[in-house]
Amino acid sequence: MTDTTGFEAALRAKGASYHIHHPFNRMLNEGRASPAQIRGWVANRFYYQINIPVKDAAVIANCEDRDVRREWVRRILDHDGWEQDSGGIEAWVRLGEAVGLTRESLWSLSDVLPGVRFAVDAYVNFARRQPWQESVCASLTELFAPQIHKDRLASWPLHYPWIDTSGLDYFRKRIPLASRDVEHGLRVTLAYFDTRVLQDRALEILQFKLDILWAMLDAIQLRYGLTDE
Ligand code: AHQ
Repeated sequence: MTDTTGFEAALRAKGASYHIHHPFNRMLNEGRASPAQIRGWVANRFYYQINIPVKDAAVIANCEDRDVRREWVRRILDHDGWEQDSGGIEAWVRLGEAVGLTRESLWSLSDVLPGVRFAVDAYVNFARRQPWQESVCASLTELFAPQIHKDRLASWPLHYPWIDTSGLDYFRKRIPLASRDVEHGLRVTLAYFDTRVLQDRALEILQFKLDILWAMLDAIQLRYGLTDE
């Protein structure tokens, strides 16, 4: 049994390569993005958002542990909606409309770039193919997500007054949900990856998912450009 504290610290240290540090994300949150760059980001990230519940359903399909499934199923409902809650995908459509896109153009996926599609599909296929515990570990990039949502909520209304702030509801709702998901994901990951070999594998998995998020922004930056500091 190797040291859990050291393992958790190593997972958290991976935050150094989180896409919060990507030049395109820094441009977005520092107020340097044009409406076209923001629309391109929203339209491409929509493909990621609609695939999260597909990914999570793959995790559940692979998972024989009822207790884990009972918690994990909430993630699907968070995005697809449940009873009165229209869910995160609908909130992202409203973000799209707030930045000047249409519901139809978002769902047409016509703006989704090859590099974004390949990165997102790699994540969904990883969840279909790998043991469910590995997918739980991959979701831990959300360790770093509350900060990126807080950055957007703090900076976008200031820098992009043309975006109706109700369009930012997705980010507002995601902060407590990400924290809830990470509490569960970290608990499962720290318990399952309990040897040095397994912990090295967990760090490799987390880097794979960090690279997925980074590669998405690389493709978006190549297509929509980068407005310098
Ligand atoms: O909105 C995001 C979300 O619902 C999820 C689920 C989670 C996963 O299962 O991999 N990851 C994730 C992320 C969301 N938003 C991203 C952002 O930058 O807005 C961050 C992303 C993540 O950190 O993995």
